[in-house]
Amino acid sequence: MRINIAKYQLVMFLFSTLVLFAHSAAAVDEVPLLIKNHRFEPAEVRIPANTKVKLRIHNQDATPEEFESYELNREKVIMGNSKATVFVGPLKPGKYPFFGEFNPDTAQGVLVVSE
Ligand SMILES: [Cu+2]
Repeated sequence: MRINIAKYQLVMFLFSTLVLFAHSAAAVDEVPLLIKNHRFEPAEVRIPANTKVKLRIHNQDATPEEFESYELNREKVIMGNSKATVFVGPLKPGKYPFFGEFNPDTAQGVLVVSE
């Protein structure tokens, strides 16, 4: 009986370690961003400073778009009706403009980073 309790405790310990590990691996903030009618929604994305963030960009238009930002040093083509991921940060407070290179007249946005 004693052995069984020890086994049980060991299993529970391993399980909780696994849960903790899984949780820390998924700890990157995910921020949704839509492309719709060749515009970003929202056009202003707010994120905390000094934090790595996963921008989950969903292009709801039928045509491809390219997420581009000189300030963020990012460039990513997102096919029509598709999703793509762009990691940004950790960043200092400030404003980091981005745009859709295929529709720059309308697809304009800014990442606002604050403490
Ligand atoms: Cu480009």
